[in-house]
Amino acid sequence: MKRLVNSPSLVVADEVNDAIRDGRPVVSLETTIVVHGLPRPQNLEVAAQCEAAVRAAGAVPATIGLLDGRVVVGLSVDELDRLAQPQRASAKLSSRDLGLAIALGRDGATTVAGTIALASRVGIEVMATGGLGGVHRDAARTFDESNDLTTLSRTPVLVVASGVKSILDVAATLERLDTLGVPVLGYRTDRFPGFYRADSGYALDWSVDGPAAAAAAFTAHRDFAATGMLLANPVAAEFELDAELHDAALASALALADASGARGKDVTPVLLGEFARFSAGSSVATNRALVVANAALAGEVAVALAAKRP
Ligand code: PSU
Ligand code: MN
Repeated sequence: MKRLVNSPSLVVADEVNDAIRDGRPVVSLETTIVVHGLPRPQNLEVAAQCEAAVRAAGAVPATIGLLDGRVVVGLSVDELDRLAQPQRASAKLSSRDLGLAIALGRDGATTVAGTIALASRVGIEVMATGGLGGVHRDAARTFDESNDLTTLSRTPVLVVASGVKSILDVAATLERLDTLGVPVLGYRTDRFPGFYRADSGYALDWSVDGPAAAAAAFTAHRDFAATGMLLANPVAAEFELDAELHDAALASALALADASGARGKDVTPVLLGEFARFSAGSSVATNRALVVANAALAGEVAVALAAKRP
């Protein structure tokens, strides 16, 4: 597929476009975490911190979203502010929603799935987020499994995340990643991270100890497979949510999600919102620390990938 640059349905910011064209490092960032995952006003602060972390690593940030039915790769501060205005009621866009939101002229924030689908279309190979979506705890009954998994299985992008959210069925998610052929690489750990906690309780088969090794692993993976890859970066110990508080908040969030009758794409925002309320903002501080750290690491890996390019 030819790389998309500019068209009536898509615009790539000049800085991002120049970097991609010249083979310089670029990191894509999602907007669902900003619009539906974190409370105001921290959400816009976190977005700015993520961009700054990518830049500090020597890469160009490309925050992705849809405004008035046009994909913007490299949203400006003003554009992101507009997208996050509550009165705009921006949609949550997974990969299947992109064409429809374009055709219908909608505003929308992209999930991991929506973001990597667009990133790979414009030639960006690295993405950072907080936690990848996965298999929900009641999936055997509801069939609720994030499209992040299937999209990652057919999109050759490296996603840096702190594992999957503890609101999910972690074991089932790891099994699905195996089935789908998506490798999971621990960053300086042999434990699968648990988002708010550094260790989900599950072991990993593979780990690396630096950005260059992570870049080498992704490069070698792509020689043999068309799937993406998950680089699992645990939250730093000083930002972990207290274990007891975590378990109590989780129980409350799961109960509320059940009682509220939330379905489909509303489930994850309801769970994250209750975590924030129950923990009086502690979960937001943890989420913030981990996503900014993931953006920084993604920048370092993107730099290492660019250095390997001929
Ligand atoms: N990471 C966070 N907060 C979030 C998300 C990730 O720290 O809100 C978002 C991502 O956009 C991810 C989405 O793709 O949650 C998963 O939603 P769902 O379970 O509906 O697929
Ligand atoms: Mn879902």
